[in-house]
Formats: sequence, C-alpha cells, structure tokens
Amino acid sequence: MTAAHFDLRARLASGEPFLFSWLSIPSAGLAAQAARLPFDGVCLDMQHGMIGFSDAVPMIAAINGAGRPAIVRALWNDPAVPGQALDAGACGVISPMVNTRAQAEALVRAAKYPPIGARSWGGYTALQASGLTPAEYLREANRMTMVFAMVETVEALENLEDIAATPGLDGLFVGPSDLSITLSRGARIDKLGKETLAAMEKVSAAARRNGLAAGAFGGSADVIKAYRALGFTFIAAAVDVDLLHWGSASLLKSLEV
Ligand code: 3PY
Ligand code: MG
Repeated sequence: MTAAHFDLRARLASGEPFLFSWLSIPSAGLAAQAARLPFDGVCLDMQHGMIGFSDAVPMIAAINGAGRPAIVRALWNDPAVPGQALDAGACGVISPMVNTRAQAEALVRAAKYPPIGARSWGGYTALQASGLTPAEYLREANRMTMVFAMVETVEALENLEDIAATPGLDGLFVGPSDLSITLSRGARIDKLGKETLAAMEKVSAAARRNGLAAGAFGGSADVIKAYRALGFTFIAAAVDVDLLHWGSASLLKSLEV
C-alpha cells in the first residue's frame, strides 16, 4: 500500500502551503525528532549542511518512518545525485545552481524514468519508503517524486522562461541569498531587498504559467511571510542550527528578570 506521505505531488497539488524544516547536522536521531515537529516535511541540506550520502540514508529512513516527506537539497547540479537521493527514499530533490535550459534538462533526465528521463533502476530503499511494489514504483515515481531546479543567479533569471518550460521539471526553488549576491555583484545578501523581491515575483509567475510548484528558501518568519505574499507555497522554514539558537535565546531571555 502506498505510504500517503510519499506522494509529494498530491500534497502540493492541494495548493496548501508546504512549510518544511531544513537540516544541516548529520544525525538520524535529529531527523527522527525533526520529522515529528509540526512541519510538513524535512529537507536534508547536502550542499551547505554537513550531511554526506551515508549520513543521509538513515536520516531519510527516520523521516519516512515518521510518515513525513523527505526532501534532499543536492550537493551540486550533478546528474549522479538525484537518482541516488530518490533511491534512498527521498520524494523530493532540490538541485542547486540550475542556470540554463540544458542544465534543467540534465536534471530531469537524472531524476525521471523513461520516457521522460533516463533514471536508472535500483530504488531498493525507495520501495520500502513508498510502500510500492517495483512495478508500481516504476509506474508512479515520475509523478509522485518531484525535482526542483534552484533559480539563484542572474544567469538563471535571464534563462527563466526556458528553464521553467523544461518538460518533466516539477518546480522552481529560489535560493534568495545567492540570488541577491549575484544581483548585487557580490555586494550583499538581501533576502528582502527590492531587487530580490522583484526577481522572485518573476520566478513565482513563471512557475505558475508553466504549472510548476513555486518554492523558496525562507529562514525566518518575516522572510516566509514576504515570499508567501509573492505566491510561493513550498518554503523552507528554518535551519536546524538557527532553531537551536533561537530556542536557546528565547529560554535565556524568559529567565531575565
Ligand atoms: C540560497 O539562498 O542561496 C540558498 O541556496 C538557500 O540555502
Ligand atoms: Mg544557494
């Protein structure tokens, strides 16, 4: 029987906001805890987090065990990575720095089985995670699992329409820090800057026009609210280390007299 949480597309199709935690610390225990927080899913950051593939495997298992969607932000836009993450039981992959249509096509090729792409068979763990038989997983994986291209450079903005129209792509995901860094030619990180928000509005509109999910990295409440107002629904809430810092600061502050 299909594990309901595994059908990420069905969940996003509802149009309800999908707010997920973002883990950087390699720990299956942490992943099990995070999966029980009231977020809609858990993302493992293999790019800027400290999570390697052998760390990710038990973390993905713990998240699936708790009945939450497991999402992986890949180390790089490398065709070897999406299939590996999906085989390990992730139902979503976010790929950094997708700047051209050719890179978006390569991403889809890596993440989707034929006839859409050229993903290689071998998702042994994905079968456990999804609850599907091999025949069912082969039939359903292209629909249920989702691949997001990160739009986070000026080059990607210039190629936005071509990237968004890539057949088989499921979503766009804005990395607002890198986007603002490239927009300002290295001068600043400005996640709520006018230029950043104007660019993000274009990404959200391009996603909508092409029937794609619109995602972005939030990181704090004010940013999440601003991005929701631009039409983003698939939003990374906050990083584990920030949650730890905020929780500690809030406890210590409440002890002040
Ligand atoms: C960015 O904001 O550039 C990201 O990649 C989010 O981690
Ligand atoms: Mg980035």
